[in-house]
Amino acid sequence: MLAGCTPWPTDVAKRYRKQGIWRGETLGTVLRNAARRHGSDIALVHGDRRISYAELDRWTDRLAAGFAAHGVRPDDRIVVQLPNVPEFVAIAFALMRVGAKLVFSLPAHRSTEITHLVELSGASGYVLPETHRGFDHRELARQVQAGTGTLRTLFLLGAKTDGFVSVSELELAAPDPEPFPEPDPADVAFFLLSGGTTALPKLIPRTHDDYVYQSERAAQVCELTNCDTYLAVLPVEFNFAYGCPGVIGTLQSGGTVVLADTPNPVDCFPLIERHRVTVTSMVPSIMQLWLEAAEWTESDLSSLRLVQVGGARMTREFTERIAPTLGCQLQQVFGMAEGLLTFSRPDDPAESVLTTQGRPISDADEVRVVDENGAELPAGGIGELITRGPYTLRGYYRVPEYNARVFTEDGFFRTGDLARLTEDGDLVIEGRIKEMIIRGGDKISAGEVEDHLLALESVAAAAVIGVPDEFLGERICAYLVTHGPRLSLADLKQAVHARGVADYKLPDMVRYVPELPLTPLGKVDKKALAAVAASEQEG
Ligand code: OOB
Repeated sequence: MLAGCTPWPTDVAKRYRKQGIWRGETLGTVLRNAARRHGSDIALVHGDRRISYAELDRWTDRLAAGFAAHGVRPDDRIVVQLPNVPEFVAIAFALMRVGAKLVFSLPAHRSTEITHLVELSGASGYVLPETHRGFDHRELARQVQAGTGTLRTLFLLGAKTDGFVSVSELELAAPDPEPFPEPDPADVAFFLLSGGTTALPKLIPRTHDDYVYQSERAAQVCELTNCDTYLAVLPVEFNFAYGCPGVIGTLQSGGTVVLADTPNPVDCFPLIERHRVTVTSMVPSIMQLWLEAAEWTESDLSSLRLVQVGGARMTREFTERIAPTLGCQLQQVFGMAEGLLTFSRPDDPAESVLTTQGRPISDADEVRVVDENGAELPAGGIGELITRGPYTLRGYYRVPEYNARVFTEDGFFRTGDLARLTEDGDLVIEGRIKEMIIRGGDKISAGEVEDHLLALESVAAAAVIGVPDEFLGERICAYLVTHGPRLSLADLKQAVHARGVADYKLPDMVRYVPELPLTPLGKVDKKALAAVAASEQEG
């Protein structure tokens, strides 16, 4: 395994192999095999483009040869920041075939985040679009390249431009390439980003073995077949849309992936009708938009059979509306880029589908709810969820001290989520221990936003909390102590934006206070702040 990553203990790995959980197959082979079985069937749809399995497979080979011709080597880290376009899928498979390790970044990421990802991973390449939603990524790439030491090549999805290798040039490098030697299935295929409980995202190594298994199991639980069409509503670099079962699980099943440009129902509903979409997945804030739009839409949504909703908490009043409004089944999903997935099952009792996040997708997942001392709680007890299993990481990349804190000695990952298990073994997420805000499904680390605020000249102290919001789930509220003038909310947002931060992390509200409340241990008392915010909302 790539240096800096933590492998599973040898005996555990051996057991997973013996049990056939890890099959020793790479993601590149998954596509190869799917192309053998479903060659002329449609793998990907975007706008008017329809790409068959055989085309996708050949395209991937050409791109892989192009990347290699431009110096990409096995083990190189390559940051990939692309919107939901077929190139994303082909480029990701191509880099995996070369044996390079992708670092998935989000389209919304700006200089601070990309610089961090490049520095943390030591990336030698960065794949980017020309512009996306009005933002010029070329400028961002030049800036990051100048400010970091390792970025050799910038790969541009777009026209030939000085300083960039255009992706279309790559395809010409070797029109009929030889296949590459297979990467080791036990090695890292790509890095996902942590939801951000600490200042900036951590890198989560996902191996071929673990991800092939995860997406296949997820597809099995969703009963995906080659008759299914999956609509990728969320950004595909998000684990949920990539492999839960998402893009990878659909391709494993021989189905069709339709890529949506935005999660907006105005864009998505016509796609559902046109392509007879059967399955999709999204976060609750998007589902809320869909539920409202479904009341008046003229699109025919009757092909939908299953919607997966997860990523943030939902009330029962909310989950109740989903199936009747959309005319399909609801599946609740608890998931994390780190691994563990729990799904409600199609034949679960209605009540548990409405009120729980279901059960782990694999019998080999070990899930425990523990108290502050690490003692396991009986069913019904609320404590921290800890887990280990065949697709849950054993360590983040290159952060040994942090790993020592978030993993137990026997390899359980401390999720930072508060949960309980029902008598039937269903998981219910009750809250969070970690300081993370979930705003419309985007995960924001309170600490990261605080750091940006503290960097502003007039800010002496800053505390950021999530406050409940009917529409987004949570909004970002900043409590600030200042010396000198107080910035208006608009100016504050502008000042943080100017630091090169993704816009979804900007504060939605600001409150100026003479001092921050402290706990007896001298830490900022966020519970007290949350209480202040709650009383304000009531008033
Ligand atoms: C998904 O992944 P991440 O890595 O962006 O965020 C993980 C965190 C969890 O630790 C938990 O705090 C929260 O998101 N979460 C939920 C939840 N599902 C995730 N909180 C309450 N209820 C749920 N159902 O968010 C993700 C990855 C794969 C599939 C689905 C979601």
